[in-house]
Amino acid sequence: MSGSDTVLVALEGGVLRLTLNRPDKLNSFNEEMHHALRAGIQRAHDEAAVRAVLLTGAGRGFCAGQDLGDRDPRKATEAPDLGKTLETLYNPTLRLIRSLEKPVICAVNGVAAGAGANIAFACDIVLAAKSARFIQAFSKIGLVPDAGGTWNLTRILGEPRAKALTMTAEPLGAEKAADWGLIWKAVDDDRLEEEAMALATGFASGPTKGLGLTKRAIQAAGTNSLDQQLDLERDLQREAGRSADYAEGVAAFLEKRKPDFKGR
Ligand code: LHQ
Repeated sequence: MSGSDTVLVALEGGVLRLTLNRPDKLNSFNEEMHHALRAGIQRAHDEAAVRAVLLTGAGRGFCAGQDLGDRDPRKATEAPDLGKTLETLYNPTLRLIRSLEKPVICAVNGVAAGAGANIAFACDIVLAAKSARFIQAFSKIGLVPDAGGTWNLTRILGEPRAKALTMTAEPLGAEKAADWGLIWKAVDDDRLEEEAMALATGFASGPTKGLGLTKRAIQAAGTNSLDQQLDLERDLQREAGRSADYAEGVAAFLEKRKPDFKGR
């Protein structure tokens, strides 16, 4: 769905800024916001003018996961099918973020809970305000972590920390999340927007073709053998070496000037 105000969309200097915008509900997901976010990421796939994406939240939170009031079990006549919610609403968006061959920066401006935390972890580079915290809130309501959380947390942290975080739902502060390698950086609250935008803008004028291929290679490494990965690096480097950005990057270096990358 386009034109929804549940996600504010702005294209600035090649950066598609997507702001989750249900601040009175800490930007928790209702169906409309799911569709609006997906449309935003799809636009990044479709438009060459989009060279990087910045995902953030309006107000004091980043995202509190699913809107728990949206389908109140007390008012339902039968048990819900949450698997269907994942299959039709969350998982397509997660897959679109991972398959987008452009950098996706996430600026976590406040609390990120449940699927909200795990959507952040699915982005390529995560900056968080020092006051932000990440909560695997699922266990508090009898659910299983979703939105790729069990995959990301286990790969990044290992089983002991992944199990403890998900089973206790203990909040994890931004600085500890950075120390643990779950996010890139914790920054002073009043610097978050500027730092995230500077990073995204830098990428948007960078060799985004090569950055996209880099993303593909890093993501493949988790399941590839070394032999497979060496082959993949060979193939992707062949492709990168044929790009206009590579020619421009080398020419600019030799001519001692700033490169003018086009993302091709
Ligand atoms: C909310 C929410 C929220 C509605 C804050 N919904 N209103 C689930 C089910 C289905 C399919 C698949 O996937 C999932 C995935 C999930 O994401 S499950 C996990 C869902 N999320 C949670 O369990 C987190 C619930 N929220 C909280 O625990 C707290 O709000 C946190 C710790 C995030 C923030 O606490 P506070 O800073 O103290 O804020 P607050 O609780 O006062 O919230 C502010 C407002 O936002 C409040 O509304 P009100 O009208 O009272 O001001 C909350 O009701 C509302 N809100 N989260 N998920």
